Amino acid sequence: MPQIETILTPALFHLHHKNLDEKQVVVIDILRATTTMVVAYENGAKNVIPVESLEEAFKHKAPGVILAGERNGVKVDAFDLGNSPQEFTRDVVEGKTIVISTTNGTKAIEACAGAKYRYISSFRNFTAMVNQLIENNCDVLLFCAGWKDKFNLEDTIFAGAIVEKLGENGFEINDDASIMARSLWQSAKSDLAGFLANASHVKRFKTLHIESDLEVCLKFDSFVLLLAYRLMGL
Ligand code: 3SL
Repeated sequence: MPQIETILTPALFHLHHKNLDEKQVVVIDILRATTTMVVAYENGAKNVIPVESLEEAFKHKAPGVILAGERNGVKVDAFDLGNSPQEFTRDVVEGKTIVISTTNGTKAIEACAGAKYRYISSFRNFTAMVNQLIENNCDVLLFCAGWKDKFNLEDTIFAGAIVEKLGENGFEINDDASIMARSLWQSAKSDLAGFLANASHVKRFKTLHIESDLEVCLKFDSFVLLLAYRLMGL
């Protein structure tokens, strides 16, 4: 039976690097990078290219390419868009290529470039993600992007939602991090926003006056397409 493990922060990623090319990795940055990328696709973006550094993003600058991203939650000055999913409306992104660089999310995506399958996920494409993981039928790593190598609640809760579903479908839960993530999810799921009210990034949202992004990021299954970055596919 395939096994599931949860990486609670990027600082722990090196412990899971072995046999990465046999695993499917789901990168999770609920607030907000992976949610924003999902929203871009929901609204018709042709392609979303996550890159770790701002320098790398600038190299993609070309007519018709949208540069997007943030550092510490604040839009990068010279970029077209920040990292708020609400900026990625259909009239802005439809048919466009978006190159995005964020503080934690895109870094995590690059870190697991050697995976057999590499996915980004969010509450918005939850069921499509779970179905694909079941179909692939190989070991799963749930990679929480966290905040600057620190644990965060929102990514862990989402990992727990996936653990719950995969556990119900015969996947073996192989570590305490996954068990904890599932317990957190089960405590949180009836009132996600309430559970996250004191989370560090939600507090940061208040300071940055971006609280309205929270509802967008916690919306469940608004999008049926899976977003896959396969080994060869970026
Ligand atoms: O760190 C990231 O990748 C971002 O999602 C953080 S923020 O929500 O844009 O501050």
